[in-house]
Amino acid sequence: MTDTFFVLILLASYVSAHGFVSRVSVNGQTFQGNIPNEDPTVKSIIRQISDPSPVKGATNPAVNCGTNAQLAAKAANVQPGDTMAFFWVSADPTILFWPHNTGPMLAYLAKCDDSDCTTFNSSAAKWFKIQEEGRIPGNADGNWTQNIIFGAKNVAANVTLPSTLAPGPYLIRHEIIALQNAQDVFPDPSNPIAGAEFYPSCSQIIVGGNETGAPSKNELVSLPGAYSNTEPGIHIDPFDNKEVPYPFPGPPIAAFVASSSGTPQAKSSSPSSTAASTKAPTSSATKPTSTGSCRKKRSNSTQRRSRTSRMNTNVEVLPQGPIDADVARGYMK
Ligand SMILES: *[C@@H]1O[C@H](CO)[C@@H](O)[C@H](O)[C@H]1NC(C)=O
Ligand SMILES: *[C@@H]1O[C@H](CO)[C@@H](O)[C@H](O)[C@H]1NC(C)=O
Ligand SMILES: *[C@@H]1O[C@H](CO)[C@@H](O)[C@H](O)[C@H]1NC(C)=O
Ligand SMILES: *[C@@H]1O[C@H](CO)[C@@H](O)[C@H](O)[C@H]1NC(C)=O
Ligand SMILES: [Cu+2]
Repeated sequence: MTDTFFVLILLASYVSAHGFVSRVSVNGQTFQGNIPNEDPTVKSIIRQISDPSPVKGATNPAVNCGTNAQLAAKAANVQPGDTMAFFWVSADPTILFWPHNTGPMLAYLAKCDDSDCTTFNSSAAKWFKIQEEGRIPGNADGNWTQNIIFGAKNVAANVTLPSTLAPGPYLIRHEIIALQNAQDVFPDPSNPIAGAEFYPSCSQIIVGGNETGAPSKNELVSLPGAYSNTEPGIHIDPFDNKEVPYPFPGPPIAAFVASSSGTPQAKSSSPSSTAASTKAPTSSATKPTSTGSCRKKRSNSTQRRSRTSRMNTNVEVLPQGPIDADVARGYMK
């Protein structure tokens, strides 16, 4: 009884927790973000959102860069081939870690129309995909790469910029799609938690070098626009499709990215164009626990599963090494 009560309290706090990108690191620099809906305390490269709750609905305008995303004051100087680390945290001050572990992580770029993205309105941006991560290849439990950042402090989601990326100002959009309730049809007024949860986050970068890699026009998409509520990677039972390659939503990774040398960008074997059935048969013997999901209860009766880059001289740079919890959360004033 007491245990049950505790679990309910814990899950209730997860419901309101959700999360956001608290900071981004690249080349030994850390760029602090701002807490959603609080007065900005640092000039950041990360576009501040007003609400850490998930964006619901594939055609919601907030799929673009998050709810009420604001222009950010700075841009990070990076180079082609750099790896950027995105630190997702819970919005609940008592829970530092990212609270979800089910669903893909994706990364997109869009060229800004100004010199440093600080005035670029992304609502009409044309995005191309540079990375997508689904389940950890070969993982016995079918765990997702997202599970690596779940429940762990200071473990980042990493995005490697294409090694042939042409220079210029870009928005980089890192996105987690939490699928723990994605088997239920969205929208459902009787079940507000039904459907995929979108967590997009946009940061401003200026890519240096003199490479020439760029997407072709037909690889550019709008967001929202590239996703639908009914496609197989969005309306999916993520616990019942372990053997099936995950059908990533959105466009395929831009061809010039795949031909870039260096580490593979896609860590899952599934081509984006392959649509797997959401009804794929499976053994239901090993259901993962619902650790870390935001759901509190299911509305239906089924009991299932429940290199070195130049720096802007005036960019906030935090010390490296183990990072204090408050700094990680973005509470350092
Ligand atoms: C971008 O343009 C849209 C549509 O006009 C507007 O709603 C939004 O507030 C603008 N965003 C920013 C950050 O100015
Ligand atoms: C899968 O994730 C769960 C929850 O984080 C963890 O306990 C388990 O060890 C993972 N399994 C594998 C094979 O990595
Ligand atoms: C990101 O890179 C760091 C450093 O190499 C690594 O510890 C971490 O596990 C990576 N994150 C993921 C999700 O693989
Ligand atoms: C290309 O850019 C790199 C890095 O900025 C620089 O070291 C190199 O000299 C440049 N090459 C040419 C041909 O401009
Ligand atoms: Cu959540």
